[in-house]
Amino acid sequence: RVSTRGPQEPPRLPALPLIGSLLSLWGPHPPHVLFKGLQEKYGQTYSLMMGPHPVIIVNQHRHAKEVLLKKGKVFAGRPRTVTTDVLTRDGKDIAFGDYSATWRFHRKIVHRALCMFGEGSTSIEKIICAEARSLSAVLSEAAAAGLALDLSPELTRAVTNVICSLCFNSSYRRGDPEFEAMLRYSQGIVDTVAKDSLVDIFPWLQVFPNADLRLLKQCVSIRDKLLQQKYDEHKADYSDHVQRDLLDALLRAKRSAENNNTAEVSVESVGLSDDHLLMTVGDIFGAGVETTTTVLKWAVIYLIHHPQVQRRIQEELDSKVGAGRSPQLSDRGCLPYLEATIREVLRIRPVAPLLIPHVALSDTSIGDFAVKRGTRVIVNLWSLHHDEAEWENPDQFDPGRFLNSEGTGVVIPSSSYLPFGAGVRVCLGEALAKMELFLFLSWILQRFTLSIPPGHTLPSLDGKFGVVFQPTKYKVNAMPRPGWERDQSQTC
Ligand code: HEM
Ligand code: PLO
Repeated sequence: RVSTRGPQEPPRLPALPLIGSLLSLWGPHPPHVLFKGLQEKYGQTYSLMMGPHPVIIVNQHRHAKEVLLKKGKVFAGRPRTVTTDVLTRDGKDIAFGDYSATWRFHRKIVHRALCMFGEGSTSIEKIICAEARSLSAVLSEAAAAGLALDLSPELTRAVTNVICSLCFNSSYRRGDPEFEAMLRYSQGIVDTVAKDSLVDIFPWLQVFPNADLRLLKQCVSIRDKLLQQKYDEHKADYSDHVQRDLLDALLRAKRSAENNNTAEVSVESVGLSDDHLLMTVGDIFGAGVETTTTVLKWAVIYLIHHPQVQRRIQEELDSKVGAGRSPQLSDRGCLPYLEATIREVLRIRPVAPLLIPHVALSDTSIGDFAVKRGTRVIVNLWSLHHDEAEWENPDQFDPGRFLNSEGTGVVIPSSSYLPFGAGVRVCLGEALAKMELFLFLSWILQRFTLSIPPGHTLPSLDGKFGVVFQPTKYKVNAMPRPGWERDQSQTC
């Protein structure tokens, strides 16, 4: 029989009134693993109710690319949620803000400012290398004292200082109380924000645990004071003639809009209010810190689990860079095994396994399925990166899968690989993150061999699901490599 009903909606999980499909989602697995598993029963693309909201889960790369690239603009919306509204003053930022002219304008300013930092005397490369040098010095100190180290605060400080230079033209010293406060509030935000878009969406009941919401509000208020202080300082010594950082770039756009201010076009209406500027810079700062640090922590865990991978990277560094100088960005092309390892870490432990939820801005379709305007769409990157049809032994860590057959260059062996998303909402920091990952890892591995301290067990590969997928705490020994026993970072 020929159907006259037009495109069908995707298969739907059973849903009860009010609580939606929540009951089928209860269990020991994090959402990305659960959503991958549900494919067996419902197919690769299915829908479910989260509280009152219909949500489509996409688990395969063709549908993912249709959502992100082919129909990127149609699916460029973001849902409003209680927690992201607290973080972003009702969506006045880039990542959680809905698609709008203001959003497009802010993305453009940030994109331009980040591109501009590629050049000039304070180029990103110089900033990152300065941080890599001071990170190496801390590892040397710990090694000399025979101490096992929790690398997390050290990696975070290095990465924070890079983004701090770009956003605010400032940096933190070790033990700086403002930095310690930042570590605490940022973890508090990561632990609580955006959870409500996944598990319990009952804004009218506020079922989202109140303790979490309280913690989030506290952390956001500390963050906002810090952002406000940087903003006030920048405003006080702003000049049209010098652009020191991203905040200056945003202020310049605001000044220029103010000068052209007419009755119809106000600074508010083009989205250059103080709130918008603060939220945009808060996004870049937050994303700049939490994502890259998380990848570095996963990379170290996998290197400890796979000492042969670590050794091969070091051999590559020894033969292509040597011990007489430090690695630089121009070495990237001749260190394919390190590049392949970074790609494999981003595959096996994606920072954002469900991206950020997208929303259909009009009635549309995914494949043969009809999608109604307002439907939330979750692209399950975890499924894409662990698809057995696309990757051999997807749960196995194997950088070799990203090498060409001669081992002389890197490849992307499957289209089912999107660590930074794609299209209209693609990550704004992809280029910056890749530079940081390459430079920090190459500097560390040139100088040190990482291993578990005696008596410790191997760090867990499980991770904790959240707005970023973070590993749990662990300690490492950083043993200086021959020739790097004393801190030679000053000489290179
Ligand atoms: C968005 C990955 C580093 C800024 C995203 C998204 C992913 C992602 C998957 C969501 C795309 C979507 O929703 O479709 C990563 C990874 C990183 C990283 C794997 C590190 C290895 C950074 C850095 C910055 C940054 C360093 C800041 C400079 C952003 C922003 C968005 C975003 C602003 C929101 C874009 C939008 O909604 O329009 N990133 N990111 N990211 N990222 Fe990154
Ligand atoms: C991280 C904690 C900060 O205090 C606030 C913040 C801002 C932007 C968020 C980021 C957090 C987590 C990672 C996010 C980023 C925007 C884009 C990025 C969600 C919550 C990713 C990976 O999509």
